[in-house]
Amino acid sequence: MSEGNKPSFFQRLLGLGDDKPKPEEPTPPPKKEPPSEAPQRKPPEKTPAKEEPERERLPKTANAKPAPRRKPHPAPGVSETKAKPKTSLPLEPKRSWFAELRHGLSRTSTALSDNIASVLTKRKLDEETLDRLEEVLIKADLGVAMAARMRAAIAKGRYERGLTPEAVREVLAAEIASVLEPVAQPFALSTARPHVFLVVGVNGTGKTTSIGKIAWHLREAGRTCVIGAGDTFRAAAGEQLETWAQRAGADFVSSQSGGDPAAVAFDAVSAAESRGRDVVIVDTAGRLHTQGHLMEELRKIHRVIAQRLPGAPHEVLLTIDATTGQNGLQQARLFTEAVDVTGIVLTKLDGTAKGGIALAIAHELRIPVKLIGIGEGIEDLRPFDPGDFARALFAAE
Ligand SMILES: Nc1nc2c(ncn2[C@@H]2O[C@H](COP(=O)(O)OP(=O)(O)O)[C@@H](O)[C@H]2O)c(=O)[nH]1
Ligand SMILES: [Mg+2]
Repeated sequence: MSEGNKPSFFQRLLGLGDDKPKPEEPTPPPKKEPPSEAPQRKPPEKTPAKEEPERERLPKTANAKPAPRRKPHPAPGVSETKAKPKTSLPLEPKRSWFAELRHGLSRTSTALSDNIASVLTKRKLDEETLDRLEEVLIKADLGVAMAARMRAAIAKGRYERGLTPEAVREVLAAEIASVLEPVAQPFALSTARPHVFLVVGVNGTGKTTSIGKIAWHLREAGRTCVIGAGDTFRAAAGEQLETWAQRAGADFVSSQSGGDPAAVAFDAVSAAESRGRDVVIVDTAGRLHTQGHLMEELRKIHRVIAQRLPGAPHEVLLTIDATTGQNGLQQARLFTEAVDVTGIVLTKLDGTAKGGIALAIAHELRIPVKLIGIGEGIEDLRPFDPGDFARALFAAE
């Protein structure tokens, strides 16, 4: 895959690829927001609806960096991020997107390739070989149902040029793409302004990191973000998120420890509206899908956002740690029951040989995997593309 000077993946996915860089919006001094702990307090007056500016055109290259922001004027509750020079970002030359994806998925794909090769010791595809291939797929966490489907595809495959690992991988790649395509939905922003993301998931699955990455990529694509620190539970959570916000050049709406996350979400939307930001991303505390009261809290955050901005949140992203394999599937199931999850961010695909969980989620829950995390760096987030994913997982070099 040649990459040349294409628009970034996010620009492409957001349907943007024009050549005018988005002008930096002036940063008004943050208005004083009331403290955030009152759970159901009355909405502060909405800023009069500004006329929506025409959607700005975005730069063609991923590297067109917006001008640095003005220095922040810290105010309690709502703060602007400090204008960090972008030189703090990794500057190594970029590998092509596909090479990065392959690299990120290499543990899964290497394990699969090796195991497929070791199973194919016979010239003919007999039941025993099929059984062993199915086992290999289950081990990669494709899930039992998917593995059975793959087994059937392998059994039906044509192997005119011999039963080789390459031939089997080709059959698998095609089958996987066909499973993923029907549930593939690109990561995209609605026309709503601000477009609000609510990010939910189990503790440690990568919510905060992914938010930083999303904000950074959106910023690279010329969009402005406000990040709301809805994880009011862990003391260090706010600081961690603020650091990400700074790196991503996003505004940061803080919370008080133990404060009401719904109020933070409310404030973040208000801040984005009054400053004319494009996107709001609301972090939440990690919770176990088994903790009923915390799931109820999620519903409340969702409700409060919807009251503040009808139609919002426009997307509820659930982070799933790919290294947890099939456990992630159960998490996804239960989170979906609590809130209307619209997309999955599958994180830590680089650290696992269980990348097949993406397939299990798509196949069984029919929730689109929208983004994948393939490293800890700020750039290590990619839109999910079924064809690329299947090829990276199975195709030969
Ligand atoms: N290797 C790798 N690590 C990740 C990825 N996403 C998150 N992490 C790491 O996972 C840990 C937990 O992430 P965090 O964002 O704090 O999770 P949260 O509790 O859900 O907010 C951190 O050490 C992150 O660096 C990823 O895609 N790849
Ligand atoms: Mg977090």
